[in-house]
Amino acid sequence: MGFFKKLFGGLKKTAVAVTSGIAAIFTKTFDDEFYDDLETVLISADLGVAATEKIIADIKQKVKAEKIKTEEELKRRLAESIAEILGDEKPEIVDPTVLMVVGVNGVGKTTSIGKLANLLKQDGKSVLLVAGDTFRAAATEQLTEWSERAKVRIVKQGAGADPASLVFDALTSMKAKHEQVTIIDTAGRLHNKTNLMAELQKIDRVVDKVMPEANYHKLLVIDATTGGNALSQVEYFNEAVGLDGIILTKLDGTAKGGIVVAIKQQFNLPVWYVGVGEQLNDLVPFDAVSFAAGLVGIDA
Ligand SMILES: Nc1nc2c(ncn2[C@@H]2O[C@H](COP(=O)(O)OP(=O)(O)O)[C@@H](O)[C@H]2O)c(=O)[nH]1
Ligand SMILES: [Mg+2]
Repeated sequence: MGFFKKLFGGLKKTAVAVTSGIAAIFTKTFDDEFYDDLETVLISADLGVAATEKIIADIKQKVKAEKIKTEEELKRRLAESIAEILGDEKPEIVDPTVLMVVGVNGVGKTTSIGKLANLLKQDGKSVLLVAGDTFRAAATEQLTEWSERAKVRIVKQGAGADPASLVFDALTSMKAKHEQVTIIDTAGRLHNKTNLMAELQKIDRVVDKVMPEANYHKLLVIDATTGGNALSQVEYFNEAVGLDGIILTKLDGTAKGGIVVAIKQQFNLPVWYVGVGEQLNDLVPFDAVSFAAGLVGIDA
């Protein structure tokens, strides 16, 4: 199955909510009541207040200028406005790349890393995984299983090992073996938040020191089913380590996939990849135009 089909499949619940919402409120009069209702539909899909207001202002202008009449035309214009907010920045994996993957417990970090390793491997990259969540023994086992599925190398140690020195060892061997991409898994929970952030910052310093030449990106994993709380996670991790992008997981399990629009509007952080299921192939590179089309239920 192609990426677009997978993305559309993952967006299904959100798309159904948005399109049935639009169908229910659509009138040809475009009065204040209609715009209020449209606002409710978009907010319900978690696009956030700021982005929703921008989209509504856009649509009002387009309705005036272009004499929009049909529901289909409205959806096309909506998709355009949403795609514009999302931007067209694409993840660029240029060798050598180091990705540090952060996020709270259970959002799908380890799973996404496994899927991403597979995706990059299929693109012909040599990939190395680092089991940096040493807080729980099970985390290392889980990443080891993914490394076997994706057929990539993994660097790991026992539970309780220092993640920063693990990263040091991993990057040293990555350089020696001329591997192209290293992906670092991290803990989502430690004894307290201050500890966790200090640990991530320590890993961060090691990457900068050992591989200043690397294309180093920090990706936050967000669970699409969490709703508005995701925004405070973005704020928190962004302050701690400075984020470059988002991996949005569990899109398949929610009608609130609009959260990525809210994140882009509020933090100007692009989505790099989207998780649409639990299997090895269920991660797709993000595409703003397809996502926006899928969200309002039209063909890209
Ligand atoms: N449906 C669905 N489940 C996912 C997705 N990504 C991760 N999961 C599930 O979320 C759970 C937590 O994932 P895990 O990778 O262990 O999260 P971590 O604690 O952040 O490392 C697991 O049961 C995964 O199978 C996704 O895109 N869709
Ligand atoms: Mg994990």
